[in-house]
Amino acid sequence: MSRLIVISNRVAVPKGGESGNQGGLAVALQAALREHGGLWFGWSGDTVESFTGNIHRHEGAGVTTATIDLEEQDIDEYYNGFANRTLWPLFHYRIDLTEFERDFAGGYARVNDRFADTVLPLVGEEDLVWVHDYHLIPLGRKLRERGVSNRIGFFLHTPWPPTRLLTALPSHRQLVESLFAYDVVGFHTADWLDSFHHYVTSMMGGTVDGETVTADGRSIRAIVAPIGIDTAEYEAAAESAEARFARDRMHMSATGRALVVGVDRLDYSKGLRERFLGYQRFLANHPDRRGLTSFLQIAPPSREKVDTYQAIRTDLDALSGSINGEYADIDWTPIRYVNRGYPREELAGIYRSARIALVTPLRDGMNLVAKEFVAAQDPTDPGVLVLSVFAGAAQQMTEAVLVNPYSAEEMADAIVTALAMPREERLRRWQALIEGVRREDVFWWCGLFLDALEAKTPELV
Ligand code: GDG
Repeated sequence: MSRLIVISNRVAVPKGGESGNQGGLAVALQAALREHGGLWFGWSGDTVESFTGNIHRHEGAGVTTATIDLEEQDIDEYYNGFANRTLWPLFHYRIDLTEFERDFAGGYARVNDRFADTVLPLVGEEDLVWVHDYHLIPLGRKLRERGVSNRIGFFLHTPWPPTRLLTALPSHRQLVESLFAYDVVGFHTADWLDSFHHYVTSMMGGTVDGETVTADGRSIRAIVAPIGIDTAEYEAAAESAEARFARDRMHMSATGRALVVGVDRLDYSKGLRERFLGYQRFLANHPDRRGLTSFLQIAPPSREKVDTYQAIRTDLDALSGSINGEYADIDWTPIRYVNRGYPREELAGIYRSARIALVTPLRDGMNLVAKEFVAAQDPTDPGVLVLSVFAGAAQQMTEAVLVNPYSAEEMADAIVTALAMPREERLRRWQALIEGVRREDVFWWCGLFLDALEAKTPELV
């Protein structure tokens, strides 16, 4: 079996035992690394005065990680710049928030070069290389330029934007061309893959034949591989003592009220403002139901160095405050809005305590919270998932109550529908959802991608 080299912006260093308290992606990649051998390479999270290319190796729980430090300027231009001020908003259809700075593009190219230079000596002849996400799109090409002829795959965790949006990026052609250095390129959904096909056929004169996409004399395999969660582990987490404790805390804090919950990184793509407005509309339209629900939004801050993320925080502080000011009573707070994270077990308990989850991003590659909520439910009395049609997850999770998050009315109606939903219907929907979440878990996803990567390359044309 070939060794595996996983490359991503950040690396999850295994903590002690099997899974520690890590996300499903980290757990699945570590499992694949244990099986194949190899290593996980990326940025350490630390900065240095001047780039050295020194590699910090770490061995633990059967997994080797190798990390490098970057310069402050790299982080400004590559991470906070091109990745999170240019590509992230553009890939989430937010051209209004997209910043086009030449320095960012320069920093992006420089850091991808630095990744390529430092990982190069670590790549053995037969190794499979798996590059992750929008931070590192050009890396495959940079490795090819350095003579790497191994099989290299790329997986995009975000949406792939429509051609008409993508072409606003001055270097769009170069960015897409660099994907043709990979053997396999994976997307979460058929929608994102369709947009990619559209660009290739309309802008590059390329062709699509099944999974084979050809342009500029090079064929790659472009596949749909929807990511899942570590479902068995999540179901167990929801039964843990910590989960039970969190569930009891939730119930005690809202006796007799139906709990509504949202859990998201504080990010404009997650549709928090629209969700708050939808809940406000629900309160406005249904005076009889005020006081009978309690909405908890957990939103740990992220990317705080990027201005838009500071702005969204200020905006949501004001909006939650004004909704509470308008509707709260002496013994009832309509929205509890919490800017901190909780350990996974506690989160699983919070999910289980809830009658409704609002997972309503404006645009999301997949969205794992939707799957975690389903996995955490009590199989005899499950809650209802209200899911945005614009989350990649909606393409698999069709038994959720699907909503258009831009419509406050639809969101308000969905809350009413979910609150009134008879147990039988909740059970039926949940049964269908959990079967999918169990079947297509994160290990299935990892296997799907690696099988494609290990398979023979479509003939070069
Ligand atoms: C990107 C794509 C795609 C959140 N708060 C807490 C906490 N979380 C965890 C959730 C979940 C994860 O963070 C968030 O995953 P998402 O999928 O919702 O979103 P992104 O971070 O934007 O991830 C996305 C994903 O990559 C995978 O491909 O699905 O579309 O944007 O696991 O539970 N975890 C803990 N405490 C918190 O307070 N422990």
